[in-house]
Amino acid sequence: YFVKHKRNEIEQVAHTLGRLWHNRQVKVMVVDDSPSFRAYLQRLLESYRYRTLTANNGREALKRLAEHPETSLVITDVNMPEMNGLELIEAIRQQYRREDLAVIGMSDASKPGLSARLLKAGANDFIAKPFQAEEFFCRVTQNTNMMEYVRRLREAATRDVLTGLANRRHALEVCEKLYANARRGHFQIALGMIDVDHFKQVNDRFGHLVGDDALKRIAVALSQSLRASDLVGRYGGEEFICLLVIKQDDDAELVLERVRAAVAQVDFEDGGTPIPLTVSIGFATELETSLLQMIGRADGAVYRAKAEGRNRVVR
Ligand code: GH3
Ligand code: MG
Ligand code: MG
Ligand code: MG
Repeated sequence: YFVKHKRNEIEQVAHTLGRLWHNRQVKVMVVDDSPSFRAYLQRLLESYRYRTLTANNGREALKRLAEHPETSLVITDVNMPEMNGLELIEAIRQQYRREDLAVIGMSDASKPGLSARLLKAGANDFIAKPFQAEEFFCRVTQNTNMMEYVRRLREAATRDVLTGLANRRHALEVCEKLYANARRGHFQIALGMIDVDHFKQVNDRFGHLVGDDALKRIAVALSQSLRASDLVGRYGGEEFICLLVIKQDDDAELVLERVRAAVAQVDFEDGGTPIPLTVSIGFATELETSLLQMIGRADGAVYRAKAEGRNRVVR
């Protein structure tokens, strides 16, 4: 019994420490026109290791939010000069979704109906004044935990676990958007398909774990040799897709040639045996009739690159 009891206690402490550690990353804004109440909430939040910032009305809150886009929770009073809490919440919802920026409205226990108006305006939650510190923490923690949960789900839904690049679904979604913009003439794009050369041999000779490491190293080389505004994702096993926004047609080949060279320069080995890694890249700049057609065109070019000897870029 004692051992079990102690273990629970230790786990609880570890859990609390973990939560407090997590809180250090979370920024909370307190919006209230009363300086003393603002300071009180700020102290409460800081005792739970939240990072805080404050504003004394809705207008100032919007300004401070723009300066601190990493803010994840706003706790707002209702009655304030210049812009009240309800107006602030409505303005926030024009710009930020509930899962990106949570809002807790502080209603007044003596004003029935106010909490419903806060929720209708777009608040995630409300708390009636006066409240106890414990209830305040429960509301804050529930909301910040929910946001962390959504962030993890979103991460899991969009990233490839092995390489950390965009997964196939997310890559295709982003490509569709960029493709649509290119169609409207906003800019020109190039679509590249990247296939690792003789990858089966790497697995066969060194094993799958080494093969996995090779894919990770290639992914790093790909993302480092492309700009942040370009998309790169893992399309399938040892195939990657990239979509470049380009100024003129000639740029595509230059950029992809740089990508090819970056992979060829990766220093990869297993137990002292060097393992050369290269990729064949096929690309297309014509928009065709759909994104999938454009991908098909780039895929065709990959086959030609393979046939011509691999480790090259082909249109
Ligand atoms: P080519 O130059 O013609 O592309 O030859 P290749 O050997 O790369 O092509 P092939 O399509 O025959 O083989 C691809 C290999 O990639 C087979 C598969 O086992 C391996 N592969 C696919 N996904 C993964 C992965 O996630 N990890 C590892 N280690 N290997 C993978
Ligand atoms: Mg007030
Ligand atoms: Mg392949
Ligand atoms: Mg291959």
